[in-house]
Amino acid sequence: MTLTTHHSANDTISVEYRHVPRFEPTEDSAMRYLEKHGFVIIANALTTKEAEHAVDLLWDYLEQLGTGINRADTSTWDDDRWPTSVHGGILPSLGIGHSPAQWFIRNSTRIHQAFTSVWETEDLLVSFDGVSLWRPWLANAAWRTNEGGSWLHIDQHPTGRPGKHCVQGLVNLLPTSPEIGGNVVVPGSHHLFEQIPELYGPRLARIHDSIDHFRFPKNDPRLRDMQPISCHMEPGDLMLWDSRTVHCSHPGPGAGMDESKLQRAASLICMMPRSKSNSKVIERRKKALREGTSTTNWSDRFINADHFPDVTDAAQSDRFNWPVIPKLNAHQMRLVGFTPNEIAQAN
Ligand SMILES: O=C(O)CCC(=O)C(=O)O
Repeated sequence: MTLTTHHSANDTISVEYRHVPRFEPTEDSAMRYLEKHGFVIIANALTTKEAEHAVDLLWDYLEQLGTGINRADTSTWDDDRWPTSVHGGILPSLGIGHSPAQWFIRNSTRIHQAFTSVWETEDLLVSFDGVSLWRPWLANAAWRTNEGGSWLHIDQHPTGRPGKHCVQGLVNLLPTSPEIGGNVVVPGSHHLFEQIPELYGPRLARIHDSIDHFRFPKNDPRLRDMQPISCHMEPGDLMLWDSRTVHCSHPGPGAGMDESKLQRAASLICMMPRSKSNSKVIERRKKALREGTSTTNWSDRFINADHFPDVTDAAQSDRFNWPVIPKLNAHQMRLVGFTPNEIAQAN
Protein backbone atom coordinates (compact mmCIF):
# COMPACT_ATOMS: atom_id res chain seq x y z
CA MET A 1 0.00 0.00 0.00
CA THR A 2 1.31 3.43 -0.76
CA LEU A 3 -0.12 6.61 0.61
CA THR A 4 0.92 10.07 -0.35
CA THR A 5 1.49 12.85 2.12
CA HIS A 6 1.13 16.52 1.42
CA HIS A 7 2.67 19.11 -0.86
CA SER A 8 2.83 22.73 0.11
CA ALA A 9 3.80 25.77 -1.92
CA ASN A 10 7.48 25.82 -0.95
CA ASP A 11 7.86 22.10 -0.36
CA THR A 12 8.48 20.66 -3.76
CA ILE A 13 9.67 17.32 -2.47
CA SER A 14 6.73 15.15 -1.58
CA VAL A 15 7.38 12.26 0.76
CA GLU A 16 5.48 9.08 0.06
CA TYR A 17 4.29 7.05 3.03
CA ARG A 18 4.97 3.42 2.22
CA HIS A 19 4.44 -0.01 3.74
CA VAL A 20 7.64 -1.96 3.17
CA PRO A 21 8.59 -5.51 4.18
CA ARG A 22 9.54 -6.07 7.84
CA PHE A 23 12.18 -8.70 8.56
CA GLU A 24 13.50 -10.84 11.38
CA PRO A 25 16.93 -9.67 12.63
CA THR A 26 18.70 -12.86 11.58
CA GLU A 27 17.14 -13.29 8.12
CA ASP A 28 19.62 -13.23 5.25
CA SER A 29 16.98 -11.61 3.11
CA ALA A 30 16.98 -8.63 5.51
CA MET A 31 20.64 -8.01 4.75
CA ARG A 32 20.07 -8.45 1.04
CA TYR A 33 17.27 -5.86 1.25
CA LEU A 34 19.62 -3.47 3.09
CA GLU A 35 22.33 -3.94 0.45
CA LYS A 36 19.87 -3.37 -2.38
CA HIS A 37 17.77 -0.49 -1.05
CA GLY A 38 20.13 1.09 1.48
CA PHE A 39 17.71 0.58 4.38
CA VAL A 40 15.68 -2.18 6.01
CA ILE A 41 13.04 -2.53 8.72
CA ILE A 42 13.51 -5.13 11.45
CA ALA A 43 10.18 -6.04 13.06
CA ASN A 44 9.63 -5.85 16.82
CA ALA A 45 13.15 -5.12 17.97
CA LEU A 46 11.32 -4.17 21.15
CA THR A 47 7.93 -5.56 22.15
CA THR A 48 5.03 -3.12 22.29
CA LYS A 49 5.29 -3.12 26.07
CA GLU A 50 9.03 -2.42 25.95
CA ALA A 51 8.43 0.42 23.52
CA GLU A 52 5.84 1.89 25.91
CA HIS A 53 8.27 1.52 28.80
CA ALA A 54 10.97 3.29 26.78
CA VAL A 55 8.59 6.22 26.20
CA ASP A 56 7.90 6.37 29.95
CA LEU A 57 11.64 6.42 30.61
CA LEU A 58 12.03 9.24 28.09
CA TRP A 59 9.41 11.22 29.99
CA ASP A 60 11.32 10.49 33.21
CA TYR A 61 14.39 11.95 31.48
CA LEU A 62 12.51 15.09 30.43
CA GLU A 63 10.94 15.63 33.85
CA GLN A 64 14.16 15.10 35.81
CA LEU A 65 15.87 17.85 33.79
CA GLY A 66 14.34 20.06 36.45
CA THR A 67 12.96 22.72 34.14
CA GLY A 68 9.34 22.02 35.01
CA ILE A 69 8.28 19.69 32.20
CA ASN A 70 5.22 17.67 33.14
CA ARG A 71 4.22 14.87 30.79
CA ALA A 72 0.53 15.44 31.54
CA ASP A 73 0.54 19.15 30.74
CA THR A 74 1.47 20.38 27.24
CA SER A 75 1.70 23.96 28.51
CA THR A 76 5.00 22.89 30.16
CA TRP A 77 6.53 21.58 26.93
CA ASP A 78 7.72 24.92 25.54
CA ASP A 79 11.26 25.65 24.38
CA ASP A 80 12.15 27.45 27.61
CA ARG A 81 11.85 24.09 29.41
CA TRP A 82 12.45 21.58 26.61
CA PRO A 83 16.02 20.38 26.01
CA THR A 84 17.74 21.98 23.04
CA SER A 85 16.96 20.08 19.88
CA VAL A 86 18.62 20.16 16.48
CA HIS A 87 17.15 19.59 13.01
CA GLY A 88 14.18 17.27 12.94
CA GLY A 89 13.51 17.48 16.68
CA ILE A 90 16.61 15.47 17.65
CA LEU A 91 17.78 15.78 21.27
CA PRO A 92 21.50 15.02 20.98
CA SER A 93 22.94 16.15 24.28
CA LEU A 94 22.34 16.95 27.98
CA GLY A 95 22.98 13.40 29.17
CA ILE A 96 20.43 11.79 26.84
CA GLY A 97 23.08 9.40 25.47
CA HIS A 98 23.41 7.75 28.90
CA SER A 99 19.85 8.13 30.07
CA PRO A 100 18.11 5.05 31.49
CA ALA A 101 15.83 5.20 28.42
CA GLN A 102 18.66 4.87 25.92
CA TRP A 103 20.46 2.18 27.92
CA PHE A 104 17.21 0.23 28.27
CA ILE A 105 16.76 0.22 24.48
CA ARG A 106 20.41 -0.67 23.85
CA ASN A 107 19.97 -3.78 25.96
CA SER A 108 17.62 -5.35 23.37
CA THR A 109 18.79 -8.75 22.12
CA ARG A 110 17.07 -8.30 18.76
CA ILE A 111 18.84 -5.00 18.09
CA HIS A 112 22.15 -6.68 18.83
CA GLN A 113 21.18 -9.58 16.54
CA ALA A 114 20.33 -7.17 13.73
CA PHE A 115 23.69 -5.40 13.93
CA THR A 116 25.42 -8.79 14.28
CA SER A 117 23.81 -9.76 10.97
CA VAL A 118 25.08 -6.52 9.42
CA TRP A 119 28.67 -6.95 10.57
CA GLU A 120 28.94 -10.75 11.00
CA THR A 121 30.41 -10.30 14.45
CA GLU A 122 28.85 -10.04 17.89
CA ASP A 123 31.72 -7.92 19.17
CA LEU A 124 30.12 -4.50 18.73
CA LEU A 125 30.31 -1.06 20.26
CA VAL A 126 27.20 1.10 20.55
CA SER A 127 26.85 4.81 19.91
CA PHE A 128 25.78 7.10 22.74
CA ASP A 129 23.24 8.98 20.61
CA GLY A 130 20.03 10.74 21.43
CA VAL A 131 16.38 10.60 20.43
CA SER A 132 13.98 12.37 18.15
CA LEU A 133 10.89 13.66 19.96
CA TRP A 134 8.06 15.47 18.23
CA ARG A 135 5.67 17.61 20.21
CA PRO A 136 2.10 18.06 18.86
CA TRP A 137 2.69 20.79 16.31
CA LEU A 138 -0.97 21.56 15.78
CA ALA A 139 -1.02 22.79 19.38
CA ASN A 140 1.97 25.06 18.67
CA ALA A 141 3.16 25.66 15.11
CA ALA A 142 6.72 26.33 16.35
CA TRP A 143 6.95 22.66 17.32
CA ARG A 144 6.63 21.48 13.74
CA THR A 145 9.99 20.01 12.74
CA ASN A 146 11.91 20.65 9.51
CA GLU A 147 10.39 19.70 6.16
CA GLY A 148 12.04 16.68 4.59
CA GLY A 149 13.08 18.52 1.44
CA SER A 150 15.13 20.99 3.48
CA TRP A 151 17.64 18.64 5.11
CA LEU A 152 18.13 15.47 3.11
CA HIS A 153 21.65 14.35 3.95
CA ILE A 154 24.09 11.50 4.34
CA ASP A 155 26.23 10.91 7.43
CA GLN A 156 29.46 9.92 5.73
CA HIS A 157 31.96 12.07 3.87
CA PRO A 158 31.95 11.02 0.20
CA THR A 159 35.72 11.21 -0.25
CA GLY A 160 36.95 11.27 3.37
CA ARG A 161 35.37 7.87 4.03
CA PRO A 162 34.85 5.95 0.81
CA GLY A 163 33.09 2.57 0.99
CA LYS A 164 30.82 0.97 3.59
CA HIS A 165 31.58 2.07 7.14
CA CYS A 166 28.45 2.52 9.13
CA VAL A 167 24.86 1.35 9.37
CA GLN A 168 22.71 3.66 11.47
CA GLY A 169 19.57 2.67 13.30
CA LEU A 170 16.42 4.06 14.79
CA VAL A 171 13.92 2.33 17.08
CA ASN A 172 10.45 3.66 16.54
CA LEU A 173 8.49 3.91 19.81
CA LEU A 174 5.09 5.37 18.82
CA PRO A 175 2.70 4.51 15.97
CA THR A 176 3.60 6.08 12.63
CA SER A 177 1.02 7.22 10.08
CA PRO A 178 0.84 9.33 6.91
CA GLU A 179 -0.52 12.16 9.04
CA ILE A 180 2.41 12.13 11.48
CA GLY A 181 5.24 11.08 9.17
CA GLY A 182 8.64 10.19 10.57
CA ASN A 183 11.98 9.12 9.21
CA VAL A 184 12.61 9.65 5.49
CA VAL A 185 14.91 7.59 3.29
CA VAL A 186 15.59 7.78 -0.41
CA PRO A 187 15.58 4.15 -1.57
CA GLY A 188 18.69 3.16 -3.49
CA SER A 189 20.39 6.50 -2.88
CA HIS A 190 23.48 4.84 -1.36
CA HIS A 191 24.39 4.07 -4.98
CA LEU A 192 24.66 7.84 -5.59
CA PHE A 193 27.43 8.18 -2.99
CA GLU A 194 30.36 7.63 -5.35
CA GLN A 195 29.02 10.16 -7.84
CA ILE A 196 28.69 12.96 -5.28
CA PRO A 197 32.14 14.50 -5.96
CA GLU A 198 31.26 14.72 -9.65
CA LEU A 199 27.65 15.83 -9.22
CA TYR A 200 28.03 18.22 -6.27
CA GLY A 201 31.74 19.21 -6.47
CA PRO A 202 31.58 22.87 -5.30
CA ARG A 203 29.19 21.99 -2.46
CA LEU A 204 31.35 19.10 -1.32
CA ALA A 205 34.48 21.25 -1.43
CA ARG A 206 33.06 23.27 1.47
CA ILE A 207 32.97 20.21 3.76
CA HIS A 208 36.19 19.13 5.42
CA ASP A 209 37.13 15.48 4.83
CA SER A 210 36.72 14.67 8.51
CA ILE A 211 33.10 15.87 8.67
CA ASP A 212 30.77 12.94 8.14
CA HIS A 213 27.82 14.93 6.93
CA PHE A 214 26.82 16.10 3.50
CA ARG A 215 23.59 17.95 3.00
CA PHE A 216 21.96 18.01 -0.43
CA PRO A 217 20.56 21.22 -1.93
CA LYS A 218 17.04 22.07 -0.75
CA ASN A 219 14.36 20.23 -2.69
CA ASP A 220 17.01 18.73 -4.94
CA PRO A 221 15.24 17.59 -8.15
CA ARG A 222 17.54 14.58 -8.39
CA LEU A 223 16.38 13.30 -5.01
CA ARG A 224 12.78 14.26 -5.73
CA ASP A 225 12.90 12.03 -8.80
CA MET A 226 14.19 9.17 -6.66
CA GLN A 227 11.02 9.50 -4.51
CA PRO A 228 11.86 9.90 -0.80
CA ILE A 229 9.66 7.71 1.41
CA SER A 230 8.55 7.46 5.03
CA CYS A 231 8.22 3.82 6.01
CA HIS A 232 5.34 2.58 8.06
CA MET A 233 6.78 1.30 11.34
CA GLU A 234 5.13 -0.38 14.28
CA PRO A 235 6.12 0.69 17.79
CA GLY A 236 9.26 -1.31 18.60
CA ASP A 237 10.41 -1.68 14.96
CA LEU A 238 14.04 -0.94 14.14
CA MET A 239 15.06 0.76 10.94
CA LEU A 240 18.61 0.32 9.69
CA TRP A 241 20.16 2.41 6.97
CA ASP A 242 23.59 2.68 5.45
CA SER A 243 25.17 6.05 6.33
CA ARG A 244 25.55 6.60 2.58
CA THR A 245 21.78 6.44 2.11
CA VAL A 246 20.14 9.84 1.83
CA HIS A 247 17.78 10.39 4.76
CA CYS A 248 16.18 12.87 7.18
CA SER A 249 12.70 13.14 8.74
CA HIS A 250 9.51 14.85 7.69
CA PRO A 251 6.34 15.70 9.62
CA GLY A 252 3.04 14.90 7.89
CA PRO A 253 0.02 17.24 7.90
CA GLY A 254 -0.96 16.07 11.37
CA ALA A 255 -4.73 16.10 10.92
CA GLY A 256 -6.55 14.44 13.79
CA MET A 257 -3.58 14.35 16.11
CA ASP A 258 -4.15 14.18 19.86
CA GLU A 259 -2.72 17.56 20.84
CA SER A 260 -2.00 16.40 24.38
CA LYS A 261 0.45 13.68 23.30
CA LEU A 262 3.94 13.30 21.92
CA GLN A 263 3.64 12.50 18.21
CA ARG A 264 6.94 10.78 17.59
CA ALA A 265 9.59 9.17 19.75
CA ALA A 266 12.46 7.48 17.98
CA SER A 267 15.67 6.34 19.59
CA LEU A 268 18.85 6.62 17.53
CA ILE A 269 21.11 3.61 17.89
CA CYS A 270 24.12 2.48 15.96
CA MET A 271 26.48 -0.44 16.50
CA MET A 272 29.83 -0.89 14.79
CA PRO A 273 32.44 -3.62 15.19
CA ARG A 274 34.92 -3.07 18.00
CA SER A 275 37.64 -3.89 15.44
CA LYS A 276 36.91 -0.59 13.65
CA SER A 277 37.78 1.31 16.82
CA ASN A 278 41.01 1.55 18.85
CA SER A 279 42.11 1.61 22.49
CA LYS A 280 42.31 5.39 22.67
CA VAL A 281 38.74 5.78 21.48
CA ILE A 282 37.57 3.01 23.81
CA GLU A 283 39.18 4.71 26.82
CA ARG A 284 37.46 7.94 25.80
CA ARG A 285 34.15 6.05 25.59
CA LYS A 286 34.58 4.72 29.15
CA LYS A 287 35.14 8.29 30.32
CA ALA A 288 32.01 9.34 28.43
CA LEU A 289 30.04 6.76 30.40
CA ARG A 290 31.37 8.17 33.68
CA GLU A 291 30.63 11.74 32.64
CA GLY A 292 27.37 11.21 30.76
CA THR A 293 28.76 12.49 27.45
CA SER A 294 26.64 11.80 24.37
CA THR A 295 28.05 11.09 20.93
CA THR A 296 27.06 10.89 17.28
CA ASN A 297 26.41 7.57 15.57
CA TRP A 298 30.10 6.80 15.11
CA SER A 299 31.88 4.57 17.61
CA ASP A 300 35.16 4.19 15.72
CA ARG A 301 35.97 7.84 16.44
CA PHE A 302 34.95 9.82 19.48
CA ILE A 303 32.70 12.73 18.57
CA ASN A 304 31.27 14.60 21.53
CA ALA A 305 27.68 15.66 20.84
CA ASP A 306 27.75 18.15 23.72
CA HIS A 307 30.15 20.15 21.55
CA PHE A 308 27.68 20.57 18.67
CA PRO A 309 27.46 24.31 17.99
CA ASP A 310 23.68 24.30 18.52
CA VAL A 311 23.85 22.75 21.97
CA THR A 312 27.14 23.92 23.53
CA ASP A 313 25.58 26.71 25.57
CA ALA A 314 22.83 24.47 26.92
CA ALA A 315 25.29 21.65 27.69
CA GLN A 316 27.46 24.03 29.67
CA SER A 317 24.67 25.72 31.55
CA ASP A 318 23.45 24.48 34.91
CA ARG A 319 19.87 25.09 33.81
CA PHE A 320 19.38 21.36 33.21
CA ASN A 321 19.90 18.46 35.62
CA TRP A 322 21.56 15.59 33.81
CA PRO A 323 20.18 12.09 34.37
CA VAL A 324 21.69 9.63 36.80
CA ILE A 325 23.58 7.09 34.69
CA PRO A 326 22.19 3.59 35.29
CA LYS A 327 24.39 0.71 36.45
CA LEU A 328 25.11 -1.28 33.30
CA ASN A 329 24.93 -5.05 32.98
CA ALA A 330 27.70 -7.11 31.38
CA HIS A 331 26.17 -6.91 27.88
CA GLN A 332 25.84 -3.14 28.05
CA MET A 333 29.40 -2.80 29.38
CA ARG A 334 30.67 -4.84 26.42
CA LEU A 335 28.87 -2.39 24.15
CA VAL A 336 30.80 0.48 25.79
CA GLY A 337 34.08 -1.33 25.15
CA PHE A 338 34.94 -2.98 28.48
CA THR A 339 36.69 -6.35 28.21
CA PRO A 340 35.34 -9.49 29.93
CA ASN A 341 38.15 -9.17 32.53
CA GLU A 342 37.30 -5.57 33.29
CA ILE A 343 33.63 -6.52 33.61
CA ALA A 344 34.42 -9.40 35.97
CA GLN A 345 36.52 -7.07 38.13
CA ALA A 346 33.81 -4.44 38.22
CA ASN A 347 31.21 -6.91 39.51
O1 LIG B 1 14.76 11.45 13.04
C1 LIG B 1 15.07 10.84 12.03
O2 LIG B 1 14.43 9.89 11.62
C2 LIG B 1 16.28 11.29 11.22
C3 LIG B 1 17.54 10.83 11.82
C4 LIG B 1 18.73 11.38 11.13
O3 LIG B 1 18.65 12.15 10.23
C5 LIG B 1 20.04 10.94 11.57
O4 LIG B 1 20.15 10.24 12.59
O5 LIG B 1 21.02 11.29 10.90
